[in-house]
Formats: sequence, C-alpha cells, structure tokens
Amino acid sequence: MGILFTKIWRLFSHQEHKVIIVGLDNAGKTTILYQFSMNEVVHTSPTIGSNVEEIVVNNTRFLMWDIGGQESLRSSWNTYYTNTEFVIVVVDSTDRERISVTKEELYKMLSHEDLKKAGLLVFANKQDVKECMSVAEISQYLKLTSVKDHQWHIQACCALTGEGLCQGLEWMMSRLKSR
Ligand code: G3D
Ligand code: MG
Repeated sequence: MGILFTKIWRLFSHQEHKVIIVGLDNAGKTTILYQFSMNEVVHTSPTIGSNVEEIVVNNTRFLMWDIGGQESLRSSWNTYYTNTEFVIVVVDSTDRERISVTKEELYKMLSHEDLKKAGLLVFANKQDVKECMSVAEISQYLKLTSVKDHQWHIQACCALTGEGLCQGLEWMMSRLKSR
C-alpha cells in the first residue's frame, strides 16, 4: 500500500528530480547542460541561475545544476548535495593527467551522507578526440566496479554533437521507473 501510494503521489505531484553535474574544469559540464536544454522534448523554462536548467523529458522534470569545477570551487560542491537524486560526473576523456583527481573527488562525493541514495552517471566526454581514453579505461581508472552502494552507469559521449547524452538521460529515467 505504501509503495503504491508513493508511486501514485509521484505521478501526480510532478516531482522535480534534482541532478548535479560535476567534474573538473574544462570537462564539458556546461556544454552538456546546454545540449540537454536545447534538446528538451517538452518545453524549456528560463534559467533560474547562471547554471541551472529545468529539463523535462516525457513529463519527468529534472532540475540540473552545473557546478563549477575549478579547484577553488570543489570544496563548495557539498552545499549542493541536499536532495540530489543523481550525480552526473563529467570526465574529459582526453585528460589522462587529471583522471586521478576526478577519482579522488568522486569517492569523496560518494561517501557523503547527503548523496547516500544518489545514482551516479559518468559521462566519458570528448569521445570525438583521437586517442582519448575509452569507457573501459575510464571505468578502470575510477574503479567503478568497486562501487557497490550506489547505482551507477558510465556512458561515452560527445557533448559537442550531443552523441550519447540521450542514453545517459534514458538510464536516469530507467532508474526512476524501477523505484
Ligand atoms: P566545463 O563547463 O566542464 O568547464 P565546458 O566545460 O563545457 O566549458 O567545455 C570546455 C571546453 O571543452 C570547451 O572548449 C568545449 O567546447 C569543449 N568540449 C566540451 N565537450 C566536448 C566534446 O565532446 N568534444 C570536444 N572536442 N570538445 C568538447 P573551448 O574551446 O570553448 O574552451
Ligand atoms: Mg562550465
């Protein structure tokens, strides 16, 4: 009964799902957010802040926060965590030097109390660039298979063309449906 009620409530409450887009500077976060809002299926609402967009896909509303990735800003990521349902980590697949920094930030986030229930979507971005790291390489560097306490998915993409982005959204939608 409780579960049924929750499902019906969600259906009628037009609940918004909070998503944060994180990753190091230059990874492609803002480009991804911009692509999502351009490709929006139902309607576009105006940007609330300089880097927040409401994305509506098949009546499912996502509020997506694109958070600055410069070193000085990373310590404030946690102020965005409350009620976050999905964390999108954007990886610059050409940036082999800093993948270890991404890994460090990733595990710091996953251990945060406020993100205990959040799903993790990793975008391996810039797949159009020759000799970039593959999804398999990035998974291995980030040790994703050791992540047991969060649902996760890694998706190859090219934010410039939008390739792979819909598949990432579809994964998020599938997680919402399975609840
Ligand atoms: P950020 O918000 O994570 O800091 P941006 O990153 O979205 O500002 O993107 C940083 C740079 O990477 C931008 O280049 C952008 O065009 C580029 N970029 C983003 N996604 C891709 C991609 O899939 N492929 C390639 N080749 N480049 C990408 P500029 O030159 O504007 O700084
Ligand atoms: Mg940006």
